[in-house]
Amino acid sequence: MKKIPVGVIGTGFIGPAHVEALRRTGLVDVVAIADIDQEVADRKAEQLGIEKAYGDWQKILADPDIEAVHICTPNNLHYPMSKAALEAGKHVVCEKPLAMNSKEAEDLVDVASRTGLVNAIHFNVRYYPLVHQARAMVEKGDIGKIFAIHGSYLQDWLFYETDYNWRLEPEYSGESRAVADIGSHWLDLIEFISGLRVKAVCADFATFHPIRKKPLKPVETYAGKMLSPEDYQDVPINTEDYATVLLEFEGGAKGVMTVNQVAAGRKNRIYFEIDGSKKALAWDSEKPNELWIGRRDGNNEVMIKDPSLMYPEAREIVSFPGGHTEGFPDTTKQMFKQVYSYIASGDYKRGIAPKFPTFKDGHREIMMCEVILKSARERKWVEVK
Ligand code: SOE
Repeated sequence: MKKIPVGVIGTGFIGPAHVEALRRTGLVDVVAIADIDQEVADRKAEQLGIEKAYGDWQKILADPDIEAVHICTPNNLHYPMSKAALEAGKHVVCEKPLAMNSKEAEDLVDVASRTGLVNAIHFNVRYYPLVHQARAMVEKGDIGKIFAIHGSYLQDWLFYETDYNWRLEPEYSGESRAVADIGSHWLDLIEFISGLRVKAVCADFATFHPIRKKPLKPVETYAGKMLSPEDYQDVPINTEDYATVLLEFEGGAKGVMTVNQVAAGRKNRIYFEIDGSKKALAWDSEKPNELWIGRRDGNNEVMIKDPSLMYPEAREIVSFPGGHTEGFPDTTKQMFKQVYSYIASGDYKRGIAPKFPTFKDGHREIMMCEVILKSARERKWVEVK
């Protein structure tokens, strides 16, 4: 089978993660990588064994060999790049958040639908095997009616006032930080598993470091922890380190999400509990191969990821037998396998709905972030349209 030629724009933390996952699908050839700096593009292309290195992202779009483009840049570029790539006739996989605001995101949904090209948003957390298992359990009625959903997404890579990254600057990142960056994953995950939609929110934000010390040289996401920069400049911070959001779901279920990017010791931990009328479920991304099942009568269980014990809908995204741990890099691989099988099969031309998250999901998350921001600013409950 002919492999699909792909180009990746962006060489920071997530671009190379896309490259590695793409290769593990066996369905594509990563033929080009782009960065705004030609030297960086050359270095990364050499490190990753990629044939073409472009110092200008437009060259990826002009390259007739390339059929699909991955956008792994700071958030402010997601919209113009996705739009230009679709208009150049390329399928697009974009990092989240899809755009800087819901107007841009809505436009992307329209352009994608007009061009008929495949579009995906990298909500990889859905692709942990036991997340799919939890969804199948909810769908089959194993846990009963959902009463409440609560949990958190905690990180510590911005813990110190000296931790710095483009995500702290609204012109690159957008008006919301913790909610847009990690809350969007949590909300997408919860709606995916529960099948319930958030109806209204009431949010409370905090910025624990209102002034941060910006290093006088660029620092990649997560890489700041390994540096001890001599020279800093004080900069005011206008986006949230922390948020607590009360949630009301359609059908009456209640919920609460906490996100915090200054939570010492929590490296990158998504956690949820779903309390149902028959059972409860709990899962922690730092122990992704264990799903806790809570019961009132009888013993609680911990289900270990093992395809032979899982529902077929979840087994489909498992590559290794029980006892062989699957984690973060595998989620991206599983999502990309779905995206590129969908492209290769031509299903998108036949109007068959994709299983993976698309720009419509990206648009929904941005809309929710905007509602959460409004609620925090006005200190009141706000309905999600
Ligand atoms: C940075 O906070 C970040 O890289 C997010 O942008 C990702 O989506 C998440 O995977 C981990 O943390």
